[in-house]
Amino acid sequence: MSKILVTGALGQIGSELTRTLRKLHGEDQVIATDVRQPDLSTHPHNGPFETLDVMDEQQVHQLIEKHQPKQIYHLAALLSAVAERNPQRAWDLNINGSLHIFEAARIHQVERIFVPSSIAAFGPSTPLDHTPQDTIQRPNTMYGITKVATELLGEYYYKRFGLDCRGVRLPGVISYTTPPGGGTTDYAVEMFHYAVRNEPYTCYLRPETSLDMMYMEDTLRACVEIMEADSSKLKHRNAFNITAMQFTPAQLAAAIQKHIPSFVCNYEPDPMRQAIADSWPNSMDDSAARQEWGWKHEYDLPRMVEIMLNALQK
Ligand code: AKB
Repeated sequence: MSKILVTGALGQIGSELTRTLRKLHGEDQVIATDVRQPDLSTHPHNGPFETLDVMDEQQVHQLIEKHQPKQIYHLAALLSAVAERNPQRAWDLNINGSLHIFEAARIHQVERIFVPSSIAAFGPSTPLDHTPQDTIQRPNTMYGITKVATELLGEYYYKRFGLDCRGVRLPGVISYTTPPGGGTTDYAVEMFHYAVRNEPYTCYLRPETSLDMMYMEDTLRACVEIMEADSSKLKHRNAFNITAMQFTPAQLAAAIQKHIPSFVCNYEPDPMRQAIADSWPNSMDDSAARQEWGWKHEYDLPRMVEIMLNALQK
């Protein structure tokens, strides 16, 4: 069996993707890496873990040379809201960090690499509804700029060097194990935590702000399925639009109130995060992913809400 390396393995997606990959390929086959040290009391990692700062080019090369992974899932990145607060650091981590991974992967003959993009790769001049797979991409956030650049880098490394780079444009991801950090879609996770504690939640987006969202299980399946997809069927290869549901904060609050009628959601829009959300699609068209590699979501809003509340109430 060939080894897989995951960067950003302690993050919201990384922690669960590492578990999924270990179940599929064996615990010792998946090397989890992160710039932080795992807190073993809350984050028991059963397989190999290495500290890795992807901005340290030498360390990236050494680690990839040491483990010789055949695949890399490169998840280490700064998300939209923190990136807007610290654009220089976002550029460094999201662009230079990714370039270090691409280069090390090329030099050490990694076969396939997964680099997620985001709904943030679109901007205010993109069609907002049913955003097509191939359309205008002029984001006005630093996070979005870095996502478009890494999409293009992935294509460049494939065409120029044959490094098989794949990816999806992720919507907001909803899960209950590891909290998200620094994103604009984080409200959709936070709201559940307040609801189960019977506390009112103050949302930083306006109630009618529609965004694409996805439950974690669908996200994990998408990451693995695009990496396993038949190469000959892929016309786009990286940066596929994928979505599962669209909702506004008001619709999510109403869906939660069906289970917890006393739940109260207030709104105090934060100008910076509201502007980011307003520049993103209301809903993406993911038919290219559905046609080229059979993408199909399984979790809709009512099902996701029920699972989230049950899990958090435990
Ligand atoms: C964020 O809100 O920054 C992320 C994303 C949509 O990429 N969740």
